[in-house]
Amino acid sequence: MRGLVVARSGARIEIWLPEQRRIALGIPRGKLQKHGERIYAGDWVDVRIISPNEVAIEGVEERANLLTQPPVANVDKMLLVMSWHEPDFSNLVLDGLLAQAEFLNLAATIVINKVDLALKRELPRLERWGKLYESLGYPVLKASIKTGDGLSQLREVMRGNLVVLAGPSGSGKSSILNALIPGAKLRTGEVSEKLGRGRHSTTEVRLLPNPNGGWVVDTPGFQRVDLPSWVNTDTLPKLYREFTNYQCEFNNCTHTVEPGCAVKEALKHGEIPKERYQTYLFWRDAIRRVERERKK
Ligand SMILES: Nc1nc2c(ncn2[C@@H]2O[C@H](COP(=O)(O)OP(=O)(O)OP(=O)(O)O)[C@@H](O)[C@H]2O)c(=O)[nH]1
Ligand SMILES: [Mg+2]
Ligand SMILES: [Zn+2]
Repeated sequence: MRGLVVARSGARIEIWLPEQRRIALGIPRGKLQKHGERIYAGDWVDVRIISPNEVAIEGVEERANLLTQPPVANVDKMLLVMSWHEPDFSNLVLDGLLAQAEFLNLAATIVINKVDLALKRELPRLERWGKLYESLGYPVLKASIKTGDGLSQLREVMRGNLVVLAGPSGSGKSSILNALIPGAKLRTGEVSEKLGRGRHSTTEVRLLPNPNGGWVVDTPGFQRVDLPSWVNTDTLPKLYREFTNYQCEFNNCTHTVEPGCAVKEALKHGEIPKERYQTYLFWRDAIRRVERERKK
């Protein structure tokens, strides 16, 4: 029988059995452990019933992908939740998250939350950011838990998929899920209250059933993006998807000082947004600093 790992917390594994429409505890067979096979939330497993509420896990199906922070397998879509204020929208942080989604080859939808906090004079800027990312092919939703804006579109985006919500601490990920998933009861809180506390103590990863079909995963927010710890300078240009449409004179062009750089040419003509090129340079510098540190 097939089962879906819906929760993983230390040694405890909960498995959804679609045929029986119930959850059982999963016990990995010895041979799995011997081969060092890891089991993650989102994994499809082959199970055999061994007691009324326990199943033995005989094998793990091949994964389509594996997100590492938090560990979730077979993700269909990332929702990158950024708030307009509290904390302020940062295209630098967003581009870091988009690079991560590209690296993992995951579809990403951008959610700009807390639009109720946008001042009237800020609306054109908000609009411009939305257009910019849509022009790169990323869907953008504007949302507010306070006014209910965008919630029905969010429902559509999530329907039938395994969706992971990621974004800075306080951007409203848990609030969005509480609004969309009856009974989710995720902890939400004031931004200021949370800053600086050791909040990553819980290691449980859980898929919440979406009443419209599919599953959702809330993730703890972060205070900063640590792109430099897992991307190297050669990979970075491939993670800015609009750059990959251009063929530079050198195959390994870094789009900085090389002659015949088609990316810089496109930048000059406004085909590539300067905002994106700026964050590219920022991340490139940050990565180079880490690489230099490592060589020492
Ligand atoms: N004004 C306004 N406040 C919101 C909105 N969405 C969430 N909030 C508030 O923002 C604060 C943080 O929301 P959370 O849902 O806890 O944010 P989170 O992204 O889950 O944060 P972490 O769990 O730390 O990553 C809470 O006080 C929410 O009430 C919104 O659309 N508008
Ligand atoms: Mg949260
Ligand atoms: Zn180039």
